[in-house]
Amino acid sequence: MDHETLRILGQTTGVAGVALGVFLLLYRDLLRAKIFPNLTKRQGFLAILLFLVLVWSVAIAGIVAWFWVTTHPQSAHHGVEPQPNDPRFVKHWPFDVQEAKTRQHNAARRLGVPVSRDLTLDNNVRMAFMLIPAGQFVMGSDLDAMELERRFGGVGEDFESERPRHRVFISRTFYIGATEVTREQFAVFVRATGYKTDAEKDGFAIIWDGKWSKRQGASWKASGFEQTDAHPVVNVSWNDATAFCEWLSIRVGVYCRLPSEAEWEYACRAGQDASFVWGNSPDDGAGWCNASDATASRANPTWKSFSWDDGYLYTAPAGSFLPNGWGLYDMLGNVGEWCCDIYSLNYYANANVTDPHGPVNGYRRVIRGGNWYRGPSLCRSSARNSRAPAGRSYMTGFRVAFNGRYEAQSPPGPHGEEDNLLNPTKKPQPSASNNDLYRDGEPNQGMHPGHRSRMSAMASHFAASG
Ligand SMILES: [Ca+2]
Ligand SMILES: [Ca+2]
Repeated sequence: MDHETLRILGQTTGVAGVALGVFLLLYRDLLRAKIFPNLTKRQGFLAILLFLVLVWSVAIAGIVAWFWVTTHPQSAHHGVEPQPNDPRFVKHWPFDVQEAKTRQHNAARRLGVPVSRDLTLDNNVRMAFMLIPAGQFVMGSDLDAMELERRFGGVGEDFESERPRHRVFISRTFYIGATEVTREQFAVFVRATGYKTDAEKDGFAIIWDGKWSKRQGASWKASGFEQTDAHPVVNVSWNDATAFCEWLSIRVGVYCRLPSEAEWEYACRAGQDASFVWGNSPDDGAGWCNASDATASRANPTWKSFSWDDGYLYTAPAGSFLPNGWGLYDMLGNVGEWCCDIYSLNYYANANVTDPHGPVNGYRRVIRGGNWYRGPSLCRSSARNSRAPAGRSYMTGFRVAFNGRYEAQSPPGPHGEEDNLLNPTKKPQPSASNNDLYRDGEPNQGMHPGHRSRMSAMASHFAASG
């Protein structure tokens, strides 16, 4: 029955039932004499009373139905076949921290892998990763651009790319860095390879000193402010971050890469539907992240800042603040994080439901999570940013992700939606076909050509060295 029919039926039954009931009540003696002339007065009265109860029960049901229909307006989508990317398809979303941990541990048990694991970069330096279970979530902002501007500042049109909200299925369990890549970890890569970053090759990086400007001599080693080895590396481009991942892949024998933008948001949210990891109020974020805060406001009164004080004007040592439900630190704030995807303003309207991986064509690459310079407008779970692949600034770093691959000797997980995760201490088996290796880090066909060719080269390397 549709809304309108139910409303008319409820209204008619309710009004008519009440009227009939009142009539029965008022003329009960007359009716009893006319309808039940052979019954005693008491029996006739009970019969009328029974009838009255019946009529008013129907009337009350009608009124309840009428009220329900009036207070539950018909969905705008009513009668329209829901599309695959409709957020209404996402069941069991959002979920709380306990559920996040349960899912994480269940996935680890099913796959026979640890929830957290370290990759060894060299004798003294390791990198910690957390397991992120395959699953569905709602990607993007529930608030429109103007509402985001009203609540969190910034310029509304900058937020239009966060819509429409849509359903995303991350089909493969993956590991992602528990923290941003640190200077110490990046230094191992540079020592091992002699790699020169884009900033070093060109002789400058980009800083903000009232306006965006080139700072000659700035690089990951000379960030422009004081950093220890424990701080996240900055002034690295997408090219540099990708080169690091390629080196690490060969170093540890498992395909390491930047996370896709969808993986990043799924990992950041850890089941939370809110604007921030800690909830919807910017003021509740104390202790959760290093962003533009009271410390920053004191130094730069014009900055748009959170109300709390995190104690850091620039970067904080990686992992200094509270982790999200999946044990990930600094997803919001500290440094912005490169994702592997090409950026497109309109991508969400046409994104794949399963493992979206950015548009095939484009130039700028996605950066996520806001950074130490940013306030509530950009340190949000759905906020998107982008920069040219050679772009580098003292606000941007990255974190690493890796999947596994299908092992020839062991079948996929029992749920058919997750890979067995490769033990990173084990080299790929020579028996694995090149194709298997190729698909190792390839979530879908929407990957841009540059990344695909790099992966193909990586697959060849593993095949040759296996
Ligand atoms: Ca700060
Ligand atoms: Ca971050």
